[in-house]
Amino acid sequence: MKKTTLIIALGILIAILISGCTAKKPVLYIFNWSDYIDPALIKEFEAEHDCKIKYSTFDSNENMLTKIKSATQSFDIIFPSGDHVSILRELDMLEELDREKLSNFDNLNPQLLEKARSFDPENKYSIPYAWGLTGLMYNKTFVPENIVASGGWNILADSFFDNKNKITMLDDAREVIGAALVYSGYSANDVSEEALTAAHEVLKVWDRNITQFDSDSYKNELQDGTTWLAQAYNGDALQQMAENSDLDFILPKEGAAMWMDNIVMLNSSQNKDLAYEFINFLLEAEIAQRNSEYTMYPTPNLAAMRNMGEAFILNELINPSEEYLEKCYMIDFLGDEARKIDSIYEDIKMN
Ligand code: N2P
Repeated sequence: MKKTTLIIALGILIAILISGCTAKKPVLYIFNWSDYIDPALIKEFEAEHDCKIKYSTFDSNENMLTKIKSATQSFDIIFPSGDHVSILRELDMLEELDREKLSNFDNLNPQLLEKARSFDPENKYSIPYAWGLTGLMYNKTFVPENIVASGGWNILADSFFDNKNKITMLDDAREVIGAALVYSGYSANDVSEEALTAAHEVLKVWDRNITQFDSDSYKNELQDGTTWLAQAYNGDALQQMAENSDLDFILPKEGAAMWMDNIVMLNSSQNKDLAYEFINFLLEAEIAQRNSEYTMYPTPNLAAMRNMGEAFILNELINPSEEYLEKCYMIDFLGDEARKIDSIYEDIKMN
């Protein structure tokens, strides 16, 4: 080879190498609840697929919806609760999932897929991700045992808290009204006038000592004493309790709201192949198990649950008895009827 040819060939080779190194990695945009995935899994997926995950979090379905409706940048995968799967579907924002591309779909628990059909009739648009219950979390340093001894939702009305400004509830109309409905002996989905009037009256009393409706900051505030008692998701509470033995959590004796959160792909996704890879990755039994042990929420992945350790399976706050679950109500899609719940929530927040 002539010297000039050799130099040109070398030049081309170097150019190829440089462009190869700097070539943009594919990016997957994910929008999930806070504290709802093991961060190590994100890293693992990025390494396995030579891609970048841009991961953002939300703390309520309402905020998620506002963001994805208004966002200039779109997300590939989001994690809405069941009622919001129906809402997103009605807005025609969801990709119909191709089962052929989800080889790990069969790991899912058929009973939970059946439950999911209440918001996604043919399990076509969503994959169950995690489920849980909402109860009360408190700091034992500030709240004496006798105050929580009743074990019911009405701890929120205990005069012990009067004028202390130490209680928070979730920033979620369905959760807040749902708790008052369940306490009053109704389903969390009951929108009859009788049920909603009863719940409204209960909430007016609880509201005397509620300082804020917030779904995230209670986790830190319960640790430093800014908040003493908070309506909380069970897994989030258990994550905090593992770090701080002053914290405790109860599932109220009257029952609780139950939810299932799901993986969906937006039909505007720019990277559907990678999105499928990510969903399939989360559906792997070993990955789902590690994720569930990290987040402390039970997984609808039956293959993963079968391998879960005893400490997880026997924990009644994660896996309550059938008897307790009978008193719990899955937050259902209510269509326009949900406005009745929203207006009570607004009234409570404003007054
Ligand atoms: C996770 C919140 C649980 C989701 N931090 C409630 N649907």
